[in-house]
Amino acid sequence: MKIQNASIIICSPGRNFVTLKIETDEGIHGLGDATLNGRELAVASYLSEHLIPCLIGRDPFQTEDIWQYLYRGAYWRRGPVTMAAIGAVDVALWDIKGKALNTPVYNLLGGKSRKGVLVYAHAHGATVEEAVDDVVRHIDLGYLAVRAQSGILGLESTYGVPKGLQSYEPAERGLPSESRWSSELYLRHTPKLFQKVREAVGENVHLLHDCHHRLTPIEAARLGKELEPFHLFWLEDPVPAELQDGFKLIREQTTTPIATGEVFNTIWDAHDLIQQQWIDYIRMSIVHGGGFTPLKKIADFAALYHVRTGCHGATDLSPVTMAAALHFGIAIHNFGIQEHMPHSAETDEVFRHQYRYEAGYMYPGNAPGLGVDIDEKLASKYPYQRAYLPINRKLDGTLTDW
Ligand code: KDG
Ligand code: MG
Repeated sequence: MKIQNASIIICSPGRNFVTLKIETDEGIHGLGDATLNGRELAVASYLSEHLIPCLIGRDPFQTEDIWQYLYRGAYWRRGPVTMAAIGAVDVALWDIKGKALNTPVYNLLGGKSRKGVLVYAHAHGATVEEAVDDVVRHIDLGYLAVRAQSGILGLESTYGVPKGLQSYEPAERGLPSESRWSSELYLRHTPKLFQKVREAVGENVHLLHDCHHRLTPIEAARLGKELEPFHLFWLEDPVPAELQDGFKLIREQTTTPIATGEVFNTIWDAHDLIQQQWIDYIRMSIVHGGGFTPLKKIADFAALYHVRTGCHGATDLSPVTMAAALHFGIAIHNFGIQEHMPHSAETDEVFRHQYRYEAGYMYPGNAPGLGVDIDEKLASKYPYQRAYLPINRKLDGTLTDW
């Protein structure tokens, strides 16, 4: 079998997605997600200008060699644009491999290690009371794990909380909006939020929280300590993670489990975090981490250090990545949890998929390959629209991490 053609489909059914479709001379095609929120066209151009020409004529079964060819062969390695493009190619090739062998991708990754993939939902509210109600609503929907975020008194908006009544979607059309931030207000507020949530839901549900890279290590250590009585499943992205040993200080001060990695692209972003056991969950996504080929190796490396996976699964990762994460999560031994932020109805119509949610778990389905396809005609009705994530400033105007 040979790769005969590869094309890129850019569409915006509610939000932007970049999808790679690789076709073979045997009539089998595979899909890969190449979406990088706010930088979509850079990945599309990396694929069309630099990767696709090198793929034509190759054997799609050679996933390891093709991955090395694209990663090492470029000389210029790593970075989100490069790795999302390589990730899209790798995932599309595994999809083709599964279809050609008439088996779901999870069987190529080791087979099923569990009955389903434990997922966590997103709950939020403008106030603590609204956030508590939303956690309870998700538990009523059967979720066994819920992430809680709430608005903070004194701040107009914050990460994870929608501005109006629509579902939460951080990327906004047009140029980047600006939000204001105060770590002081956040640190005072968040333990009170979890006190109320725990009081309302009891101990039998997993609670999670995303700091979204906004604290310093000593601030994060304080938050981790103050959240200990509420037994979080994890505290996510407490600090910006360029400095891996920033996590050492947090780890030495608190038993609240730590998750990070949604913005990582290779093992070299997480090597020390894992080997030093400074984190409990590694959150790299299949797409931004460069595909199944490296993610499987990273998971196996993490397993040696008691680190489990918790792949990023926000709505800016397309249903192709969601399917990939579910095949991966059901197969690998050191799976921890999977993020589940449901896509809009328009997105689900464009990307028809076999995966489904039931009673706190998701299931990848048994279709050969990934079990996702794209309706290209429908996709063409939703043209790309420039959109950006917000930027964030402290109350005095200093630019800070969003
Ligand atoms: O594109 C950015 C989002 O994917 C990110 O803000 C979502 O932090 C996130 C999460 O945990 O889902
Ligand atoms: Mg996050």
